[in-house]
Amino acid sequence: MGAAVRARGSSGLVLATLVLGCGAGEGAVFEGPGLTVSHVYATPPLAEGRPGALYLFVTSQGEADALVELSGADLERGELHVTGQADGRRTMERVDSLPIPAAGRLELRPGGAHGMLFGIASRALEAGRVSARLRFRSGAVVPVTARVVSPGELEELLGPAR
Ligand SMILES: [Cu+2]
Repeated sequence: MGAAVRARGSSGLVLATLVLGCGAGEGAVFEGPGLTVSHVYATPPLAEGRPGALYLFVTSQGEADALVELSGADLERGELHVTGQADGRRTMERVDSLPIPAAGRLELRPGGAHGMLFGIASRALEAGRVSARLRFRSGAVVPVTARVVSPGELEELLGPAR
């Protein structure tokens, strides 16, 4: 089962293939030019007015690239974050880009790099799916749909936080 979606590349419109399994989440693979995005999950805000988080894997089949922007119709705004340590406490820092090595993989996972989802639309949370848009340094734009999961479920899906 597959459906075609359009992704805008630096050289104009390119066609990306969106392959959906039985639902958004573990079965979903989103492809842009030279890139494959998989394992797309979101965790809901812990309290009202707080951000949720986005986790996913991006694999480059070719050249090095970088994830430079996170946005989406279901969001007020998205940010790219890395996790660090300061005085024995876990801290988060906003970054402009997250590098993807050539023929390698960027993993957004608990305890590491992640997306922050500010102002998630309540209808998206209720539906259990958050639509977002990833923009890469190469110019590729890949729309994704994250399945909303609990932190415990996320750990089962992606492995424990590092
Ligand atoms: Cu964060």
